[in-house]
Amino acid sequence: MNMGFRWYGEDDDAITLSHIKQIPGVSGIIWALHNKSPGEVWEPQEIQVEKKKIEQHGFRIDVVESVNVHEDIKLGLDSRDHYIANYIETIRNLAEAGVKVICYNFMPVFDWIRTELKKNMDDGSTTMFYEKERVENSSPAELVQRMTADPDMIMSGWEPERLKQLKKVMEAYAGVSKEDLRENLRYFLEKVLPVCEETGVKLAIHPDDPPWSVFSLPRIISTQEDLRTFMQLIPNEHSGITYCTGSLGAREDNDLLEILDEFKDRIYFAHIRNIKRYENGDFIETSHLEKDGSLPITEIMKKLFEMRFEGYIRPDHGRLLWKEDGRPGYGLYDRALGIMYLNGIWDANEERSIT
Ligand SMILES: [Mn+2]
Repeated sequence: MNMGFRWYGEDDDAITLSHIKQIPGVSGIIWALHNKSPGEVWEPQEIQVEKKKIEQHGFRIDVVESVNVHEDIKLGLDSRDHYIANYIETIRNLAEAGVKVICYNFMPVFDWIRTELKKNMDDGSTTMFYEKERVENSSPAELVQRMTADPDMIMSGWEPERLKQLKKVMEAYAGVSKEDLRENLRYFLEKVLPVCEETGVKLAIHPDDPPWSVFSLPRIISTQEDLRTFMQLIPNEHSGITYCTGSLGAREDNDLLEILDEFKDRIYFAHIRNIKRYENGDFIETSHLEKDGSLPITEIMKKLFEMRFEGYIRPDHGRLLWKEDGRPGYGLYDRALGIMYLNGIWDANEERSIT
């Protein structure tokens, strides 16, 4: 496995590459041009600037998370061809710079959703929390207001430009079914995958977070069955999955080990984190430690080890610890602890397989 650490760039992240360098076992930075709106071309010179910074610290730039898909592509509007052409140009430019895997998602309007970004825990840490009933009783606008209450904290997927359009975009989705959305995904993949084949880049779709419909919007990457349908849309080895345990694991009926077994050949990127599920559908993000949450983290790592997982992996969200004033989910300390936990499980398996 190739361990990576997600970084928001010099202007948007309080964590520096020098800090990340001190975490044992990290070989790559999971990066993106965070100033880009969905649909814009990532120009070669902009990519080079970022690449140079990252490589100067001895990190690889193999994985980009994410190149976001323009809403018009998800909606299947006529204007989509223009944005798909731009997406293709971005793939070419990233491939030219040495990028191997691009993470993306196909969630309408909302990227990931939480009801609290900094919930206070008894131990003094803060973490992200999803209260199902609160989402069900909120309007999209109320939820967005809560997610963006801090003007200095622009959350990935919640860029102000995008949110200004909220009402319009919500209306545009009225009448868009799951089948329509799948068809639009197929259309997109049909156009971009030939370029992936040509350049060697792999696409890794991120599952829905949370893995169920919100505000009646269609969602199509929520379950094992969804993943199977996705795989059959266009069978092509350049189209794969980001195996995100925290996203898929918010549903009790998603068996993370079975999913790993079924799609192991097409998992190009893994996000490993733990969450604690509650009976009423709420969930809270915990430390990576297995007993803190509901997910079988040690079994997942063991399985990745046994299948000789050679893809990219990163700790996913962490809590904010030790009075750290960071981006919710993306502080330094808890993700560093997470990396050491994941590496520890991996190494323990290595020991066993030697003796
Ligand atoms: Mn994830």
